[in-house]
Amino acid sequence: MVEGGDAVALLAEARDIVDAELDRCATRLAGAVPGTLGAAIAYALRSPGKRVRPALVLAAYRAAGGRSAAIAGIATAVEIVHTYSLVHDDLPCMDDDDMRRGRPTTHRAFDTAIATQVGYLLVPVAGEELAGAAAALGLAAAAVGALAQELFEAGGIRGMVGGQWLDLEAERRSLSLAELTTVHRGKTGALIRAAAVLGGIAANAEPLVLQALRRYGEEIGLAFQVADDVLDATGTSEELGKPAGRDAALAKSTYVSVLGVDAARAEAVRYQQRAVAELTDVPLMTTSLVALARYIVTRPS
Ligand code: GRG
Repeated sequence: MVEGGDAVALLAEARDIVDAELDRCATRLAGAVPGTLGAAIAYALRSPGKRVRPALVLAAYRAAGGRSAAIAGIATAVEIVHTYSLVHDDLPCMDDDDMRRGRPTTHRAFDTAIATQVGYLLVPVAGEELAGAAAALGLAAAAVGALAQELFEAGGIRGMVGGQWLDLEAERRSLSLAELTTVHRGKTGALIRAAAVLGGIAANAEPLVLQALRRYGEEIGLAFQVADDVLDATGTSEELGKPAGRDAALAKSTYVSVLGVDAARAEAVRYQQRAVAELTDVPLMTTSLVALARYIVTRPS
C-alpha cells in the first residue's frame, strides 16, 4: 500500500544533517588546502540547496528499514557530487551562469580556473565521505563496493557526465522528446536514481527492493527535470535563486520547448505516478518516497 507523507519536514531534516556534515567537511578542507582554493572549496560546499537528493537517500534508507544516523554521510556524499556538478555546469564554457542558489556562482565569487579545480577536487571528497559513512554503518565489503559503483557510475560517462556531454553536443539543434529524455536520464536522472538506490543498499535491502527503488528513482529523476524546465519557464529569478528563463535565452531544447508548459506539467505528473506505481507489492514503507515524488513535481523552486 502506498500513501502520502510530509516531504517538507523530511527536506528540513535532510538539510539540517547534511548541512552540518558539509560544514565540517568545508572547515577541514579550507584548513588542508591553502589559500584561495581552500576558501573556494568551502564556498561551494556551503552553498544552500534544497537537498532533494539527500532527502531521497534518507527516505529510501528508512523505507527499507534502516535506522542509523550514519546514513547522513551517504546523503552528504550524494550532495557533494551534485554540488560539484553545479560548479562545473555554471562555468563560462558550459551554461555561463552568474547566480546559483541565490548567490554568485563559484567562478564569479572566485575565478574560472579556481572553480574548475574546485569541481574536480570535490570528486574524491565525495568518495571519502561515502567510505567513511559505509564504515560507520558497519556495511560488509560487498555493500561498500555496491555503494561506490552506484554513486560513481551515476556520476560518470553512463550517467551525469555522459548526459552533460550529450547536452553540450545538442546545442544549436532541436532535440526530439526521445533525445531529450536520453540526455536527462543521464544528466539529471542518474544521480537522483542513485540517491534512492544508495539508501536501499545502505539498509541492506534485498534485490527485489533495490530494483523497485531503482525504477522509482529512474522515473522520479525524469519527473524532476521536466518540473525543472517548467520552473525555468514560469518561475521568477527570485524564487529560483538563479536567472529564470535561462533555457530560452540559451535556445536550449527543453520539455517546455518540445511540449509546451501545460503538456510538460502533465508529463511530470505521469512520471510521478509511474514512480509511485513502482513501489507497490514490495516490502517498503513508502510514505516518504511518495511524498517526495509529489514534492518533486509541485515544488516552487
Ligand atoms: C566535474 C566530473 C565533473 C562533472 C560535472 C557539469 C556536469 C559534469 C554535469 C551537469 C549536471 C547537472 C548540473 C545537471 C542539472 C541537474 C539539475 C536539474 C540541478 C538542479 O537541482 P536542484 O533543483 O538544485 O536540486 P539545488 O540548488 O536545490 O540543489
